[in-house]
Amino acid sequence: MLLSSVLSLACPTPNQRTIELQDVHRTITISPSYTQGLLFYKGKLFESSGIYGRSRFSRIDPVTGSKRVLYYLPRHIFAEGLAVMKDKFYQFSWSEKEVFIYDALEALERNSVRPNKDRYNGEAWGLTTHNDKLLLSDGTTRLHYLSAKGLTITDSFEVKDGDKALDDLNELESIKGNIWANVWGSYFIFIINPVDGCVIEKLDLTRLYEVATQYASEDDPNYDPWEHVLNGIAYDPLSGEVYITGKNWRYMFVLNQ
Ligand SMILES: [Ca+2]
Repeated sequence: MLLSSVLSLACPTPNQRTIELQDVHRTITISPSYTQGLLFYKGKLFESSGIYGRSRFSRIDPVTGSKRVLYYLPRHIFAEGLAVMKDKFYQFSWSEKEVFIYDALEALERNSVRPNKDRYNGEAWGLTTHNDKLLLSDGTTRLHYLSAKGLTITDSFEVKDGDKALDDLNELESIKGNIWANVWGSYFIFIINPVDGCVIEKLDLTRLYEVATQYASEDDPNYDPWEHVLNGIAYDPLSGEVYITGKNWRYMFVLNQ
């Protein structure tokens, strides 16, 4: 019994794949922002971007890359993950415990929106919707399902890359039954089976990072690599396309799945 419990904790070594520029079938030029959450909804992209005093909720045209800020969050808010559930957008904040909720159809059609507010009693990083539930990362090795009412944790699971727990899970996206995750400071996307928490595949996106951030010089005394990390995944279920970007990246890349 004990042996089987121990064995069940280890996951098989995941496959690894390098994404090259030829795997990108479209590149979209965007005005850089501190991307914290990205998703696709009814033909448009929506973005949560962070930093105190600069946090925003924006709509992006996936054809032209033009970005429209729909709401400027209060200066004391550091915005984090974004998800859509039952025609409402949920935008969480890092440690301020405030959650901003927008009507999704208004966000599609109008050029500015006003949120309702709720609370989440914990730290928040990335967010997605999986099986009609909000799924949250908080910078640990675990992902948490939240109740729609009250935004409390109803279930959690640990994510494992082979035999080790995977820390610093960040922006998320539910794609065809699996969870795609950015990990803070890593240029891999980790594809996770949410049933057992095992990483089943790792995508190396280093080449895309190099192209998207080549305007930022490492010789610049103000250059901070942590401000340019991979952190944006959005899936369009109609086209099967996956949109990839990062903090302060100049481009968004579209991959076929
Ligand atoms: Ca996402």
